[in-house]
Amino acid sequence: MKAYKPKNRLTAKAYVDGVLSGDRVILSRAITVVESNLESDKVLAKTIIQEILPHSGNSIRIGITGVPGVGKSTFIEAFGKYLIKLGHKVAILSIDPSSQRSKGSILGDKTRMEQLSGMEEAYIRPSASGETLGGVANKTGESMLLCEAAGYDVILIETVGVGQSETAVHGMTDFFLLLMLAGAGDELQGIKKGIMEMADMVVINKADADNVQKSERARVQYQNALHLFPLAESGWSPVVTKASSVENTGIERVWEEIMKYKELVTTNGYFENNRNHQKIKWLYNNINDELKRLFYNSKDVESKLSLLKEDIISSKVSPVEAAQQIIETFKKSFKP
Ligand SMILES: Nc1nc2c(ncn2[C@@H]2O[C@H](COP(=O)(O)OP(=O)(O)O)[C@@H](O)[C@H]2O)c(=O)[nH]1
Ligand SMILES: [Mg+2]
Repeated sequence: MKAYKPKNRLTAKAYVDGVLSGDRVILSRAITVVESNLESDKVLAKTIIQEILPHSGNSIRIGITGVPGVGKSTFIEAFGKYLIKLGHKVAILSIDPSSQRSKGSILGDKTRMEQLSGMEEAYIRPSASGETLGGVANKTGESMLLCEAAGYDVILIETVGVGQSETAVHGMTDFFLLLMLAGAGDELQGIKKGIMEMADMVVINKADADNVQKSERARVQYQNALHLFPLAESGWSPVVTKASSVENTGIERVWEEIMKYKELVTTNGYFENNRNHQKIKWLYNNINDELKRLFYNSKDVESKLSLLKEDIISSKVSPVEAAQQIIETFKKSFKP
């Protein structure tokens, strides 16, 4: 079978040089290669990532989550513009396994990031498409490395606050920001305790107009609730603040806290430890995903599975014994 090979690909060197020189068009094209599922692109992507790897990592990686409608995109527009004013280069990526390229959460939101998306110092890329969360997270992770190599020193990774993608984003960022609304109960906001526990900072958004007092009450409540959590490994106590993304208030404070955090975790060693830990975790996630894929794609496994399922149901064999047998079948399928 002759593999389809896209004609418009550059050489690996051209991608690497382009990315390292901060060329946004080449950066986009390199991300397209990394996101591609074509066999020929996989080889190219591997070479590009290998070459840019030593130039990655020089950034602060910030995860942003909250339920749809809480104002993430509007917040990113305000926050991104503020950071650019301070002289930063900001890349905005997202993880949303449910999104297809055509209706990626960020793409649909570009109207909310109208000014930011026109700025030279901002780079916005919608979520990669893909079937599994692991696949999408891989692509976003590698896109992040490319953005860093291209000179973006603040990486914002947005995720919709409704599932496992938070854990994926938390696993690839240095600082985790949770946006909340006043007056809506936690259940209503679909935020699980586990996500609250991951947060380094909670921002009560839409603290404007007649929402200001309610937001202040919510801030105090959440601050008290967070005090009950055990101290994080980072040594950082999460803070709760208010902001309005439309009135542009509270935005500076978010950055101030992130800088304080960075100072603390750089000094106490957590910043580097955590990044090292994340790299190793990324490795294991890939091994686990790939093993699973190999296992369930095996024809031998498939037939053994369907055979044994009946025996399990009729109590001829225990599920534990069946699992052993299926794994033996899998191992044998690799013997020459
Ligand atoms: N009053 C007010 N409205 C906001 C604020 N931030 C976002 N919104 C509005 O909330 C809606 C959802 O915002 P969006 O950024 O798309 O939320 P996302 O789904 O979390 O990305 C939009 O209509 C925004 O204009 C804010 O700080 N104050
Ligand atoms: Mg959005």
